[in-house]
Amino acid sequence: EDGYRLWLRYDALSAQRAGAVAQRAASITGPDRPSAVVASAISELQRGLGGMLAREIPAGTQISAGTVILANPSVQARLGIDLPLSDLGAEGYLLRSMTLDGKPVTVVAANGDAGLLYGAFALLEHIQRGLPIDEMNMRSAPKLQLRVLDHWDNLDGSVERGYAGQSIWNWWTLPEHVDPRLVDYARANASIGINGAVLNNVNASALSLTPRYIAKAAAIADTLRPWGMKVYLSARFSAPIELGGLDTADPLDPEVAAWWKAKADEIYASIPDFGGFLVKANSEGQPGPQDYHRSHAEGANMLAAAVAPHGGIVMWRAFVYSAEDATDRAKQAYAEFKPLDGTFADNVLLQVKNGPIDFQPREPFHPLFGAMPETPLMMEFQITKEYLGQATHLVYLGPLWEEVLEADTRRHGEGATVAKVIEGRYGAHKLTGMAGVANIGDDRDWTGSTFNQANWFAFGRMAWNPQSSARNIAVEWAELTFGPRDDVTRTVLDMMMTSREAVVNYMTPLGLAHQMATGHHYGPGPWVSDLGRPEWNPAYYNRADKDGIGFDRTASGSNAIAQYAPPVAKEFGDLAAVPDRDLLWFHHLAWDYRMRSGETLWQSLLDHYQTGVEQVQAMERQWQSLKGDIDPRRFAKTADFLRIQEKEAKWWRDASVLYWESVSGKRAPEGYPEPAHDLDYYKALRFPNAPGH
Ligand code: BDP
Repeated sequence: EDGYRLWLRYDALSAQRAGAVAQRAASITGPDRPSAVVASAISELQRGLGGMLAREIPAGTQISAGTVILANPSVQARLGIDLPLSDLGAEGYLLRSMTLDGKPVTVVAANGDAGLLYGAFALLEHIQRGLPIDEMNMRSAPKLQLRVLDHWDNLDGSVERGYAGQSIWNWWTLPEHVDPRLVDYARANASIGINGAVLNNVNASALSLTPRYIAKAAAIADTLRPWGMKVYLSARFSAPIELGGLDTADPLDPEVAAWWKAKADEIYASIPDFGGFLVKANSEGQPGPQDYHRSHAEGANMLAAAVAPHGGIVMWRAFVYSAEDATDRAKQAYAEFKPLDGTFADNVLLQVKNGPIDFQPREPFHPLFGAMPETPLMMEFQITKEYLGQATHLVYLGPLWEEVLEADTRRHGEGATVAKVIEGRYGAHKLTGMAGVANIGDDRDWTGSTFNQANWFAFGRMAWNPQSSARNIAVEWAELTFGPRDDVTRTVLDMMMTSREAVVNYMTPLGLAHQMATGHHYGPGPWVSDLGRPEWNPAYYNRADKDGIGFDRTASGSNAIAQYAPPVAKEFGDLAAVPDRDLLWFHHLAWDYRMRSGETLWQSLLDHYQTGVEQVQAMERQWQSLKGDIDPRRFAKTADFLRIQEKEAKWWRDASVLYWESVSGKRAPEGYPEPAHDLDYYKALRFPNAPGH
């Protein structure tokens, strides 16, 4: 067991359970002429049931006791069954145990082929988890249309912010050779409802739009299509200059628009169901419409017009911060995009990161959610743990995402959560979606660690239903990944559900953010203040000096709180109401400020760092208690990584506390863990070969 199989393990069941399952699921039938997607459903059922029942699973036209029937509307008509599918859309499914002509069967019913595929996976999951199979009656349909992984993969095989090896796209040998691994990638995505992949980094190279690379992308598209997935490309805005020989990329220039239109036509000629473009423009040095004094909407709409005739879309990122205005980076995306509400073409979505800064261990929700009712906002989460301990730290991201999705924007009355905003409940627009920056590489276990697989899994689940429970997802994942054993699941669940708070505690407690060291974002660097732009520096975010710590975003400071709906702004701005977890995000406070608990802020900070370390130590003990219950290879790797995490949690605590002591003149009380080194030691650490940057 090396982790390659992810949550699709299909190990043989006990004889008793296999006997029971075989009564309901031992052969397969479906539409007369199965499409490629239905053929995938059948092959996955054969693989999964075959593994679990340890026998060949026939697929044909016969219905006998124990047949799984993949029933689209015409199969249903043929068999005279009439299950209610009207609210399932094209991708939803229904699982039902039935008796047909006296034979017990299992029906997977859907309107469309993708629904049959997702239903087949749901059935396999159900069986793997040891759940009763005799009286199945489940239905599920995705709440978001675009459920997309963003790969920050470069054409040279490296992955920006990737901590699981090199890119899985074998660009060099494509299109002639498609790595069989890509089929397993597609299967894994289909199993959790992911239906799209952006193949290349948002910091895009124009090369990906050349004929040579379009052919490679087409080969990938051909491989993913039978699993219900579309491909998308990140588009470099200046490509008309770099590839087309034009002297401008001005979106209002007719030649530029014509170049993109021809480029889109060329792509669609090779990839008829090409999804569209993702664009990072005028952000961190990327070219964009503002280079020509045009707005983001003018840029997005020009590209949207190029793909619209083919049914394509544009995902335009809101991750911008301008060189001129560095007063508060947290305000910039809202300032830039809010005025553009209602000006985007119908086939554009604005892709907004979960928080106003950048994928931190904790941020309040992005103020754009709920503030642009005329524009479809697509959530962007980061699955790869750039700022959360990268490959090694065990951090389950479900609770982070859930916290954001549950946040009440208060924009359309009470209960207008971020989840409902991205579900499109408050606007007339039609597109909905969620993107996750992938954590996938060519490591044997795909994501660099077993527990990182849980984040890929959870992303799929949250994209399917943004109101899912992080805890339930963790249970599902743990049962599939380690086998359905209550004792193991309980322990693993406990570890997962504390892990996110642990990382916040030892890295950036009480609303601190962006304290990671330069460039690689690996390890603490709260002292760093010499980088080219103010908002690249941790010191810019912590604002720590002898009087206090924290970023004043109230009316007396940057007034970023004014970007939220009034009741939310009031809560964040009021010291009596703001949650402790966001305290220093919104307020600059004296070290001796009294917390609601009665402790001083200083003492509370110290406690949080130490609690984080203790939480990691507890996870280590919990994991050790599973020795013998988990296969040796996955057990050992996780145990090793937890040791790294413990060491690094202490490093975070010690370096941070020493630095705060040096600016505040305060001292940690007697009995607080002694740092292993002095501050200069931590400041001098360098990691020139850290992965992923
Ligand atoms: C930051 C990453 C950088 C990305 C950027 C983005 O450090 O590598 O290019 O986000 O989202 O977090 O564009």
